Amino acid sequence: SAEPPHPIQIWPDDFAARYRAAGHWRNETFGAWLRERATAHPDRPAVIGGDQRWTYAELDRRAGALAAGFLDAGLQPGDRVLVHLPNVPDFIAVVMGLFRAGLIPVYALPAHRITEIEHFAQGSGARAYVAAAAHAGFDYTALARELQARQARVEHVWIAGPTASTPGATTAAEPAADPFPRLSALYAADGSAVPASASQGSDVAFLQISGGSTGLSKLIPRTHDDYIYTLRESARICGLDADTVFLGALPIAHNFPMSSPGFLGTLYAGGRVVLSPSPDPESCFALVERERVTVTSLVPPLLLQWLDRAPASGRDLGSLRAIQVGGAKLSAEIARRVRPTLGATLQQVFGMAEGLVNYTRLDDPDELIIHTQGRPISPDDEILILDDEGRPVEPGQTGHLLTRGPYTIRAYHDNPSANARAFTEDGYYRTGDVVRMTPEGYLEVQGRAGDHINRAGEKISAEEIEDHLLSHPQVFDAAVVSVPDEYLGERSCAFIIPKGDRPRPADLKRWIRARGIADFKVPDQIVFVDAFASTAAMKISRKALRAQLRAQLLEQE
Ligand code: J2J
Repeated sequence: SAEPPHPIQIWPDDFAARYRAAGHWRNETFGAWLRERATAHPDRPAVIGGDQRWTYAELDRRAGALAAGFLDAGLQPGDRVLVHLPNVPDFIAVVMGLFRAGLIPVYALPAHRITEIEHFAQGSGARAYVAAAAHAGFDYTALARELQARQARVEHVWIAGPTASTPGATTAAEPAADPFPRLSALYAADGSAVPASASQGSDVAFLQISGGSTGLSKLIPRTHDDYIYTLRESARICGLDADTVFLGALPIAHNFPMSSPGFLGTLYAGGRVVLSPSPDPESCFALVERERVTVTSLVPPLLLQWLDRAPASGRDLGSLRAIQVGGAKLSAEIARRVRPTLGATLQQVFGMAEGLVNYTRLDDPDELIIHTQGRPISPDDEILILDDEGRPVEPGQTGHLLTRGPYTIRAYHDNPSANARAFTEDGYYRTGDVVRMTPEGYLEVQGRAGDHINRAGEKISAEEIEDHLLSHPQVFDAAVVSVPDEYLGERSCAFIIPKGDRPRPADLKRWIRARGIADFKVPDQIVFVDAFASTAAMKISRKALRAQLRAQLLEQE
């Protein structure tokens, strides 16, 4: 075909040369380092989940087999493959297999549904889709059929067997109700002839999904060089080594549990990864006790649950050394409870799939650990804090965070209009976050400029949900805003001006869900109004309107 084999990632030559000279980019690749680890310590445990326990040699063998299987099926290096899997060992084998073959994973969250998956398929030009048969009561094979009906380009579908969390489940072929080939069949392929890596460090390794501050999620191209740099440094900053046991509690398709340092950083450091099929504290505590977990990553609402339920759980959580919390702002009151309750050091993590990641360091004074969201990974992370006019604020003042550096993207995949908004001419990424910097150089997140809702760490675009609401026949206009929520951090509230008869909120929610979007995007609250504040509403920006409605709601509460 006339298309380039894969999306092209461009850092200007002088920057790339600088990052290489500094030793950040070392031309390492995922396929090659996995092979190195598997050769150096083949029998060490690598991945544990359900009834599976894989050593490094086993993970490497499976990655090779999948690489061979994907290529034998006709996929070609550079092709994009949608990965839609929960926290099961197959997830890790699949992405490692894709890396090895030079195929490009596109990560979707288990909560995503057909509308989002189709959007990712379309945007990435994906030729294949890999999903679980079912997870948390949802049938992904039905989604796969729908996807192929809508996007003929998605020629290949592979279905991962019954999730290994089902007691007594095996990976042997089950009688299949759907026509799709099983992933388990690919594991039988002989991958020994597949090179350890088909890629170079500068190649795009995968497409990650953005939180989508405006409009729909965008695709984030990350290279082997830039991502492996964050793994290496994150592992060092978080003190990971061969004794590390990382628990994947959040969905590991998220950038945080994937890479900060996450399951990839843990494998990079030679540690072991334990996967929990569900983030609920009881499942996680049982795994912490059984596998002697040393570190995990949580979002604030999940941390709250851990803090509330740990004391009476009857589980031995004494192996935990660090609890990382990120994705949304953690309050100081909750931060303070971590060490006394869980006996582990809190590490705040403020990161983004586009790049920049900040950590509090494990040996920082409590003051910084409790009150700040950390400082950047790299000495070459450039930070700007600007006022509304784009001028640098005085030291210690609050402003808009912009950044560029050795692992922050310069552009989204194939999206000129988003790129024009999100990046400055000299290559800084506008994070949309409002921050201040402490005298120690640590960042405190104060809020955000964009109009997304950060619901327990899941980002929801107000615009995206408004568009879904607006297509309902009884909705004349809609504005979606974030409202502070004691437990979720923020929840979503949809203000609706009805057209004719007022729809019932439950019907509206059901209807939104039926549009085929992730459940976390369904508005938590619906408020009907006759009109938006003033006649001027039509003239003011959506952003101002949302601010006005949010203020109105908070006043009433
Ligand atoms: C306040 N807001 C935060 C924090 C992220 C590590 C950790 C998190 C993410 C992530 C990630 C926050 N306090 N501690 O990718 O590698 C909000 C900010 C940010 C947005 C990015 C990682 N940590 N946030 O959450 O791409 O608004 O990445 O810009 O999902 O989450 O969201 P996302």
